[in-house]
Amino acid sequence: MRIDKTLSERVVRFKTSAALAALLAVSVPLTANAADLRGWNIHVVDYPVSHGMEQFAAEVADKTEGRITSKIFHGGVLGSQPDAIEQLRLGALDFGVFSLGPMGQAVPETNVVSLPFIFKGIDQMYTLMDGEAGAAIGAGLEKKGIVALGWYDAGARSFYNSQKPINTPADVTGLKVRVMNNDLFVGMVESLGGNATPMAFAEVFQSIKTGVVDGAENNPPSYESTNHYEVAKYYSISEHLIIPECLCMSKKTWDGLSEADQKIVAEAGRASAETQRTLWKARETASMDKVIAGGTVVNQIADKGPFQDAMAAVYDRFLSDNPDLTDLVNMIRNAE
Ligand code: BDP
Repeated sequence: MRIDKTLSERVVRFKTSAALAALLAVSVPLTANAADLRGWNIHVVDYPVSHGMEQFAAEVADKTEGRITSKIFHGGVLGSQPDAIEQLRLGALDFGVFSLGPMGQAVPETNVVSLPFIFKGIDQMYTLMDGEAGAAIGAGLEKKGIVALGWYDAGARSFYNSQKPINTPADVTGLKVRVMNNDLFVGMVESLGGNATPMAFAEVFQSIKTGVVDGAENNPPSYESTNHYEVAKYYSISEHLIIPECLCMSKKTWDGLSEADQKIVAEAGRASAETQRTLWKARETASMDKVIAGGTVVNQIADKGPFQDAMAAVYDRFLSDNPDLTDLVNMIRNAE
């Protein structure tokens, strides 16, 4: 008898706790920390950046047991990158992956990585971004309302156009080249004798096709995923820019998270960057193969020296406009 009573008591207790747990599970999304975040992405769904972002969102949802979920809007449907940067700062967007290129207009520190030929290679870029340079740039972003959660790879950018292979700066003379929205890139193309047109990423294909511009510059995966290779078949490997990208969160969103959730978000950001960097390498090769099969004429610029020399004016102007960034520029330039 005694045993039975104890058993039935246990059953009642079990039922109560199961009912309580079910109730709690239902009410969890209604707690103070619940959030449905909006993520901005310029790239198509099947792209290393997009996969990195999806991993980030899934890990955050998983580790917060569904309290913090996200919807990522791929393909630039939430607007151009310069607009999205402003929305992120205002908190109208919660997170996104941004090239540090167009960030320069809002956050001066990010401009140091938009200086042509500043990094000696991708591995050096990783080391510096995961260390002192990344910390300094992250601090600059934070002052402007943006929290950097991870540095993504965007390889190296090279020139491509519909007219001819580029081998020397003289080949750029007179070419109409689309650049990202940043005065530094206008100066870069002008220093080579070309005509620079800042323009949104989404408009480039049509602009090359209709001859508004002759070409642009980008890494192989972007050249391929946007189909720019179909309208600009000469891809000349200049690798003049190595610009990292940032998985960034609005500081407004970040400040609204508990310390424990901030830790989860930061860890998921770092982990997603590791995945993205691995995916990036494979995609670079695959993209190159695809564009070559599609008719792209690739040439390696044998002597980049004259291109590098032409950038002296870009550096001089930048340093005279931003004297407080001299140490950061020199630190990167002089790094091994
Ligand atoms: C791609 C970047 C993207 C830029 C784009 C551009 O990943 O963030 O918007 O270049 O040229 O490589 O605008």
